[in-house]
Amino acid sequence: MTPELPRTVSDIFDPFRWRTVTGFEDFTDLTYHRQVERDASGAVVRDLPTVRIAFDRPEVRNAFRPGTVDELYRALDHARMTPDVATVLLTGNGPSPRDGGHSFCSGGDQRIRGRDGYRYADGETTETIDPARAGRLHILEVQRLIRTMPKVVIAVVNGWAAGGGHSLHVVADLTLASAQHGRFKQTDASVGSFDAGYGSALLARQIGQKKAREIFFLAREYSAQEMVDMGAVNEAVDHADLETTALAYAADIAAQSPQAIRMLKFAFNLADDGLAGQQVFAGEATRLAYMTDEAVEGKEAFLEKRAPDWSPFPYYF
Ligand code: S0N
Repeated sequence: MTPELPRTVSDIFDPFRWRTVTGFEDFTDLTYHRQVERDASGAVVRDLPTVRIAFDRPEVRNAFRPGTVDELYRALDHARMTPDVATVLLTGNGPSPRDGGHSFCSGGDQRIRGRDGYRYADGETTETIDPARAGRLHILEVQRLIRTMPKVVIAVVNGWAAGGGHSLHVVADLTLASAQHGRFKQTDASVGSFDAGYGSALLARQIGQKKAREIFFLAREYSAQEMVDMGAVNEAVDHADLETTALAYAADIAAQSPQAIRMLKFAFNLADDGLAGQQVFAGEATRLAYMTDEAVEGKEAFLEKRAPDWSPFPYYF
């Protein structure tokens, strides 16, 4: 019997490389796959250390509504807590069945944005909306999760990255883009929106103040190569090779020390994230310190109700 392969979700998705992650069958706006090795019959031999999380609303250029953001947070958090996952590929499915357009993500779904935020989300009304969800602009929580998760997140920009979708690529650790279909446009100000956090300020740290202000103030379109030239994108790749290249990046990341990767990620973030960045970096440092004989001595002295003996531990190495 031929093992079941996942359905094809994009023009560059190779079902042979992936399995659908179980436990997320209720997803409607996102797909979530784990990279696998299969034998010649197609049976899964083993899991590999990369996951693929993709917006699955290509008919609206992969715009996100509140339910999309809920699913994205759940998938990212699951990837965060899966010990043998090193890298997350964040991308968009497609192209659109309506017009063939390619998209990574076009930001917040403008059809359901209300005066109080995404108030009338997913068909809800004032009478039915859960007050805990009303008006929540919780894509910012997703941005913080990408920033603080101890894994490398690669934005694989297969088409339009616009508005809040542009900001997601900014906050990702690395960005790869389709040379033919990758297009970048910060439309926030065109629709009366503004990502005044990472989307703009971190972009300015990445490419400089003048270019970041140009991108936001003029809302012009940029190609993948123009973004590479600005330093906002790591590489523009032939569209057909985009996912293969992303997996090659992920394989290189998986060849490094996991601890070194997360300490480096948090070190890169530290200065820009202020005390919150220091807290994340310091949390990892404390976790490492707990593994030393010195910290064990402190804990055991407390439990044994005696004074700790610090004499074996030098003040200077
Ligand atoms: C992406 C663009 C440039 C693509 O243009 P193209 O190829 O000409 O396609 P269209 O014909 O325009 O689009 C095809 C169909 O898709 C629909 N559609 C596209 N984008 C959206 C969208 N964002 N929402 C709803 N529908 C969308 C089109 O309407 C069309 O459907 P039909 O044919 O039925 O009309 C172009 O599409 C474009 O400019 N899109 C809008 C981009 C945009 O302005 N996005 C919103 C920007 N703002 C945010 O994202 C803010 C949200 C956010 O991240 C945030 C940040 C900080 C704090 C809070 C938030 C938050 O709101 O959560």
